[in-house]
Formats: sequence, structure tokens, C-alpha cells
Amino acid sequence: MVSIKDKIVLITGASSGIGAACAHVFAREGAALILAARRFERLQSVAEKLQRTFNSKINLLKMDVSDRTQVESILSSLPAPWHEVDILINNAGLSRGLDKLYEGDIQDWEEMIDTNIKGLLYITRFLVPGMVSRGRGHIVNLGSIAGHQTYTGGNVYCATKAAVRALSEGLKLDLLGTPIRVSSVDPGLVETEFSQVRFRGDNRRAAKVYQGMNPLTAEDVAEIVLFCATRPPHVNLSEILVLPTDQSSATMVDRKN
Ligand code: 8X3
Repeated sequence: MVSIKDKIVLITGASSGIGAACAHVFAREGAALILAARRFERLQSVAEKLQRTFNSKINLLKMDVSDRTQVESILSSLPAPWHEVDILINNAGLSRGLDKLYEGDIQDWEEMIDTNIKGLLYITRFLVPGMVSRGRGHIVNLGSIAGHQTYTGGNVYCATKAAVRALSEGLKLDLLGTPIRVSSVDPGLVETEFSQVRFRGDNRRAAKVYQGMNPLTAEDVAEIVLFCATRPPHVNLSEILVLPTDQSSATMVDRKN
């Protein structure tokens, strides 16, 4: 395992779920964190806990990745040395609804496309040139099994994750000849607020997604992100599809009740 102590790690969507779990494991390994999210109070409570436990250096950004002007102005005002991001974890993302495409809510589509694709692009476009000029860096994108297999009602969400997959591949191609690494970590069912967000707070419907099966936890995924980031410099884990043992495809899930 290569040390990431004092490396600067920027995590989007860090106020909860996989983002907050990544913050925890990277703080545990001694990284300096830039945590970004829209929900600033939740971000503060994540940061306070990490500072208490690991005495971490943390910079918080109240940022909506889908707002290009905001992304550019906030990232350009990062003080030295914080702007020298070593590891970018593009985690911010969401799903909205499971409607048939021809009945879908266009506002839901905009939100998913703006966050999952355009948000990832804005941050990446801003930070990767610095990585190239410094000759070091790693981008880890959070994809999904939904980018590999489309499921009923998944239409636009699946399309955004297929786009993330294509963007990870495209970025790796474009960075060939540099030492910058690109990884895509693509989980199946992970029990986070993901389904509550998808179903807009319908907790019963959200709970059914994980009913009778043993889903991944945010921590399971965060440890895999850390594993990608701590390989020797010549090792690029390009794509990792990670499923719960109780899941074998986007739609095949073994439920005990
Ligand atoms: C989250 C996994 O299967 O609910 O991206 O789309 S799934």
C-alpha cells in the first residue's frame, strides 16, 4: 500500500453516503481533505468528527457541482497549497424516479444530467490541468452497475452512469503519456440515502430496494476507492464493478423475504 499521508484529496458529495465514507477512510490514512457538498451543516458535522478522531486537515466547500460558475469561482479561490489536488473523487451524483422514459419528469432528467455528467465534467476540467502540469494526480469516478446494464425505469439515470463510464475511459485515453491515473468504481446496491433521494423521501419504497438482501455499505465502497488510490504509481485500476454477494446483475437480486 502506497501512503497517501498529506496528499490533498477532493471529494464531492462528501456530506453523506459514499462521499462521507471516503472522507473517513482517507482521513484515517492521513490525507488532507477538501470536502464539497451542497449541505454545509452536514459537511461540517462530517468534518468535525474527522478532526476529532484523526486530527485531519480539512477544507470545506459549500458547492453545487452542477453550477458551473460556482464550481469555477470556488475552486479558483482555493488558497495554496489546497489548489494542488492530488486525488479527485468525483462522487456527487443522484437518481430521481423510476418513471418510464416516455412519462418521465424532464426536471428530474435535468437534475441527473447536470449533476452526474456536467458536474463531474466541470470539476474534472478545472482540476486535471494542474495535475498534468505537476506530473501527479488520480481521478476516481463513482460510476454504477447502471452504467453497464440498463434496467426498467432506469433510462436517464443509467444513461448518466454510462456517460460516466465513457468519460472515465475517454479521460484515461487523453491522459496517456502522463502519470495521471483514472479509475472508475462502479457499485451495485449500496444502502445509503440514494433510494430516499430517488423516491423523494418515500422511505418505505426506498427500504424495499434493500429488503431481504445484504447490500453493500458506503464503507465497503470507500475502502475500494482507497485501494485504487494506494496502488503503486504504475498500477491503474481502470474499472471495478462491485456487487453485493446477493446481487448478480442490475436486476438479479436474491431476497430472503
Ligand atoms: C446505484 C445502483 O442499481 O440502484 O447506482 O442503479 S442501482
